Amino acid sequence: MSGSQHGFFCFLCGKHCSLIAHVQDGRVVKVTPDTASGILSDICPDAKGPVTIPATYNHPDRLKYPLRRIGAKGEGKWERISWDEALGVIAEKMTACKESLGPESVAMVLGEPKGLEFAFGQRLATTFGTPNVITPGCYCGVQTGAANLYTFGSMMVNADDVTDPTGAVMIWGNNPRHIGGTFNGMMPTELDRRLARGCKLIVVDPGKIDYAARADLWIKPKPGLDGVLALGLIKVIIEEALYDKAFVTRWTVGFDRLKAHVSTFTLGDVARETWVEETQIVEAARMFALNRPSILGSGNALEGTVAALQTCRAISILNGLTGSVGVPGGLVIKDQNELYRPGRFYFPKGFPRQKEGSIARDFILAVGSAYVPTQTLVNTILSGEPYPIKAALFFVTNPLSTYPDAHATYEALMKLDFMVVADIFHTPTTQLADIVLPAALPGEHATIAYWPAWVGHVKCDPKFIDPPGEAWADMKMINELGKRLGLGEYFWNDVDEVLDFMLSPAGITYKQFMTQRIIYPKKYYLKGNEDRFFQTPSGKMEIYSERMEQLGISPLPYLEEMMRAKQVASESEEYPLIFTNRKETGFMLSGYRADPKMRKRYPEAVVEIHPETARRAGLSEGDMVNIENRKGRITQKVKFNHELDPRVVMPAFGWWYPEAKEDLYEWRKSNINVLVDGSPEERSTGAVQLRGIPCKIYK
Ligand SMILES: Nc1nc2c(c(=O)[nH]1)N[C@H]1C(S)=C(S)[C@@H](COP(=O)(O)OP(=O)(O)OC[C@H]3O[C@@H](n4cnc5c(=O)[nH]c(N)nc54)[C@H](O)[C@@H]3O)O[C@H]1N2
Ligand SMILES: Nc1nc2c(c(=O)[nH]1)N[C@H]1C(S)=C(S)[C@@H](COP(=O)(O)OP(=O)(O)OC[C@H]3O[C@@H](n4cnc5c(=O)[nH]c(N)nc54)[C@H](O)[C@@H]3O)O[C@H]1N2
Ligand code: SF4
Ligand SMILES: [Mo]
Repeated sequence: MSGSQHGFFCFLCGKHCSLIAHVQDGRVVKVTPDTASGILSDICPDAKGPVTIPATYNHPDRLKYPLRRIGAKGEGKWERISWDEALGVIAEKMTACKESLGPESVAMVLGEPKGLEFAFGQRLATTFGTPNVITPGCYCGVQTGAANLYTFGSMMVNADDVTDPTGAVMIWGNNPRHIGGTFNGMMPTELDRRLARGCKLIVVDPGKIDYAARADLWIKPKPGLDGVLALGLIKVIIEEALYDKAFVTRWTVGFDRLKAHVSTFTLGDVARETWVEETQIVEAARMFALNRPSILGSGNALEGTVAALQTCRAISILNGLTGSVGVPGGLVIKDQNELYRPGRFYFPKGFPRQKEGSIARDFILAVGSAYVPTQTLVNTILSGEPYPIKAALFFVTNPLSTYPDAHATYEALMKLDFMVVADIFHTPTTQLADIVLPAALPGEHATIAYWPAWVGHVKCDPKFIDPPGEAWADMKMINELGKRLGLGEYFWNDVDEVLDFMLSPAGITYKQFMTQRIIYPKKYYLKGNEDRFFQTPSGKMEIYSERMEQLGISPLPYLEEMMRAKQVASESEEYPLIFTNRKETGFMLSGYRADPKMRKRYPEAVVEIHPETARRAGLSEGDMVNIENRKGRITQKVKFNHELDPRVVMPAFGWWYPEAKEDLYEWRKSNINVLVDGSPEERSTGAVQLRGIPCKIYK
């Protein structure tokens, strides 16, 4: 038998562990961690890369051919068609929409990217003329990114120094070992190295992640009100004068206004709203501020509330007050200029961002980041306001399982006149499509991975096997569609030509990149870069942001802003419990539920409940429980967790059942987004309340 080995990067979560694919006779027989190259391979305890990737490459249910729906939406009846026919139908429908209603009546809907599919999706939308590109940015990444941008002028990430000391680490609403959002590039290996040197650890999480067990302090806040807690810590740091005075004097603007604001409330107010005792708030503030440099890694839990932007602003300010920005062992800037700028790829010369025409024009930071919040798409399809959206193309996304207000999403997808979905498997969303396109995974085609962009790594994912059947890379689908739409001058003869093009700033070819495998970013400290470190108008860290004020956004993270979350997230007599969620440790979002090994480990949706809360509801472990609020009702299986606050329940996210073919994969049975509202929204980014939602439970 002929065998070969190929280095590549895990495409399941943002940590992108370095892996080796073992190929025999054209099949991947095994995937193992890469222990030899020295590139980080921080495999999660579930070993999703080694387990799920070979299972997915070889899965019999992979989509293999373009399909056209022949039954009713959701009926599951399909006929195989050729790529030529599929592209012809799609181009014809898009052109018809453009001619009758304008290009903006076609939406481009994108999920978390793995390689260049996001870039291609944006480029096609731009050149076709629609500003309506929908992404999960409204509750993923944008709030952290924008807070960093307005506070520091650019994204600040973990310095990951091997030798420099970090005195304290705070992990806040982030699960670095199992999940790996890598929002500030904090990898478990780097954390563990610091902890081994005696660095203090604070965890702020309603659930006991592995790091909570090792923490010097574990805080279990009320879900959804982290912004209030962050202001409480800031208050202690300012009023006990624990901040870095030299840094604050030389490098910040607006400190006095923040000081004045935090004097308007008491620590008792903070404790009451967040369920965190005053003594813990004080202890956390002291531990974080007195063990400098200290770094705070906040995760996705803070981005899904109606106060998300200001919560993330408070987190950025907290980081900065300790002077741990731009120093070894703290947070630094990582700049990657060896990849063609993605923004320029999205908007080729002569195509500026069309903010005014976007259905998201009221969300000023959303249009600034060129995305439409997911629920804005749903509302627009349903209402026809401000104008109709009739057709949509979906790449790498499963909205029926992941968008808030799942019933509204269902209605909207049912109402679309024309719907194209590209995926690797059938999902609840593909079942509502008119055309389904089979996608090839990294490894089945050559690509470049650069996401999450702020970590600055550019990685090579070469092709080492053929895709199943006639599956194509998303970027190829979009490239060929672009040509069909008469936009050939913005696309490539052969899509693989784009790989050399993207690497042109690095001065290497894709072939050379295959040996090099990774391009690391350049790291900047404050020292030596004083004149350009903070790319803000003042050239300093902006505690008070006039730029935000000019945009009509609160220039300081005021307590009143944080309390907007409370209006949505308050328990009541009818709904006395608060639910929140984390991502599933065994799966990526709603995907990969068809991997048999992982499904054996995690066969169904499980809700964690405190035993006392369960007892009061007459529930035993293993029972099926109804979780209900005014939006709807779902069912999950009870698991006791005595570490949870008895007022909090933690249902599983992203569940549908690929084996339940008859009933649209039981898309609503366990889907927590049935219980999530699509409004109100954070005013500038469109974030909705995903964490901290009232509910009740019963048998
Ligand atoms: N295995 C796996 N990995 C993934 C993903 C996946 O689905 N599965 N998804 C990827 C994506 S798209 C993202 S955005 C990242 C997200 O990665 P993370 O940033 O780690 O986000 P979550 O897992 O959503 O939540 C992190 C932690 O927040 C806690 N939490 C929940 N609600 C609250 C709250 O109100 N306050 C506080 N302080 N904590 C809270 C949860 O208990 C959890 O431990 O992970 C990526 N990686
Ligand atoms: N209640 C609640 N809702 C949430 C969250 C939450 O924590 N709670 N998290 C939010 C977050 S952070 C995010 S990022 C969103 C994510 O929401 P989505 O963007 O919908 O993400 P996924 O569920 O991963 O859907 C990705 C789909 O792409 C398919 N896929 C995988 N690889 C490829 C490929 O190479 N090509 C193509 N075409 N398809 C592929 C997978 O099979 C899967 O069906 O969900 C959000 N929704
Ligand atoms: S899913 Fe696991 S193996 Fe894959 S990148 Fe994430 S942590 Fe690494
Ligand atoms: Mo996300």
